[in-house]
Amino acid sequence: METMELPMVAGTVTRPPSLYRRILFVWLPVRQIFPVGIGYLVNWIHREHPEVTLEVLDLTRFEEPDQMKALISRIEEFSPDLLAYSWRDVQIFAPHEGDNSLRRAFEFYYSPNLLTRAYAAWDGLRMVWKYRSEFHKKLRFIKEGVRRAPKARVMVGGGAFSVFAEQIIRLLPEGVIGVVGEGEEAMIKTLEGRPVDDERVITRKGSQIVLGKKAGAVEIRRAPFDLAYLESVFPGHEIYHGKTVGIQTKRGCPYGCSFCLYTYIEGKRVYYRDPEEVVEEIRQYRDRWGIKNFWFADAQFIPGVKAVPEALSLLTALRDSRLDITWSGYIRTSLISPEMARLMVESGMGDLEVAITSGSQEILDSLKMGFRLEGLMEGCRNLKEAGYRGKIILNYSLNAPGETPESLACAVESYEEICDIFGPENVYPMVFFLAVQPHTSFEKRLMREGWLDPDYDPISLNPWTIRKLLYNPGPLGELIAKACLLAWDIEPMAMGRVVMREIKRSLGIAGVSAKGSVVARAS
Ligand code: B12
Ligand code: SF4
Repeated sequence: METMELPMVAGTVTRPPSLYRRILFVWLPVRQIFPVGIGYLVNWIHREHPEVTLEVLDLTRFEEPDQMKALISRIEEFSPDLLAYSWRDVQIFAPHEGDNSLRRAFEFYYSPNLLTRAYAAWDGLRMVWKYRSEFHKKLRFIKEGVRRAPKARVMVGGGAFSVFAEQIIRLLPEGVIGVVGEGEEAMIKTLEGRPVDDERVITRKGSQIVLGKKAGAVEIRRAPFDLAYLESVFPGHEIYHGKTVGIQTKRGCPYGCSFCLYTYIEGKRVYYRDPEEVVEEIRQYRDRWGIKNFWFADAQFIPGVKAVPEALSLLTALRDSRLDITWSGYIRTSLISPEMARLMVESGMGDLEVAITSGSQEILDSLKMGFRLEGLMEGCRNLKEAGYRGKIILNYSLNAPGETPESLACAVESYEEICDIFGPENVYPMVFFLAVQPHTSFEKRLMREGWLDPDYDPISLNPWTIRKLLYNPGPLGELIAKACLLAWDIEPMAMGRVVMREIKRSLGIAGVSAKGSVVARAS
């Protein structure tokens, strides 16, 4: 896949004039986060069609009761002929601080205490209601746009839309154009009235849904980014000053981890931006908005061996720029050589988020993760030797198919091995489960195995479907869930550590061999 040649779409070619003159981008309200995609789209359209007037309406900056009013009044005043909605998050289960959904689900399914279960059922219903109303609220913003600007073209894209496009487009009026994945070229073609059947455009005609297949790819190497221009069309951008901002350094990931849908969103082929362009973008944010912390919003910062030279060049450019920033991202430590580690530290890597997933190589292989645990550990040691002093956030997805008490013990052991490298105070295990996501081979496998109904609805809020989508089956499921319940009670902000301790205790592990097999178990 990585070497396949695809037609490129270059910038600055002679373009037919735009059929649309006034584009209003609407950032649908989510937990506050800078709209990275809108920033790139606005700059891209401005480069290709400077004659078009653009504006960004960020609904997150209004109190909830005022959001609809803000949308209506902006549509009336700005009179867009193209309304472009960006929908980032749907997430039915969002276990983060301030959101107890996973905890309530576990209490409801596994707590031995009837009162706790009853409370979890009540609170769970409240949350389901909240998620449901959040979802429908976003649909209402789009429908209201269609109603208030009947002559305007309406488009919708973004991360959440990309994942649930087939479900969402059915709930929107006919004529709305959805875009799955990157949106630059689909928008330019729409502006120019060119056919979009070689883009991942999704539309509905009656009950029929048509989804196009992308033929080319957006050439992002020298994608334009002018923050001063973005500011000029983005009222209220000040709310993001001094916060963390996402920067995309590349698109795509060649790996095929079975539970991951990033390759569905971004594609398997990797496209890079020039290091100088990325550094320049960071410089603009730092100088104009006082931003010091950045998240490289790539599916994977080092997507394979072929990505290593690009990653090294970017880190070198960042280090040499002396911008004094910190950065973070999703990173495979198995590809961190001593040189890469040194550059990471010198260029300001902040906390590191590593998807270790499991402590068992067999499970990693069955999930098609494409890395060796020894490599991951080696990368960690290289970082430590290079002087890395930040946090290590270790993402585990416990109870994957094939999990046994022995492999669970290996997870604990891998955590302890990383603690030995960095010091336990720096290591934060995060315990997740394999949430079933649409468009993944894990989803297909569970359908084949009869775990999931082939007609299941991925946005369903039915408790039985939710239970299936949080993949945590069998007796080990109960053991892990109980460890989680205890951990939430004892140490909600660092629950992963308690989970590891509890799993170890429940398995009765007195000691674990160097290779990870359990050497002493009480039962
Ligand atoms: C990096 C990332 C993060 C980082 C963000 C860092 C930062 N400060 O920006 C972190 C780790 C913090 C994060 C957190 C979360 N994330 Co996240 N994240 C991503 C990731 C990998 C990339 C997002 C990104 O910025 N991409 C780069 C930009 C340029 O792309 P983009 O914004 O999508 O825009 C492009 C297209 O979507 C399109 N487009 C966008 N808008 C529009 C509009 C129109 C009209 C058109 C035509 C096109 C279009 O064109 C743009 C340019 O090509 C995606 C997965 C992925 N590979 O896309 C998940 C993803 C967006 N995240 C997701 C979720 C759920 C979350 C969380 C809610 C998780 C949680 N439970 O806490 C949180 C909370 C986010 C918040 N609101 O605070 C989901 C959203 C879908 C869903 N399932 O609901 C995704 C898709 C992953 C997934 N598993 O499904 N995330
Ligand atoms: S490496 Fe990361 S982004 Fe790539 S397929 Fe695996 S989980 Fe997804």
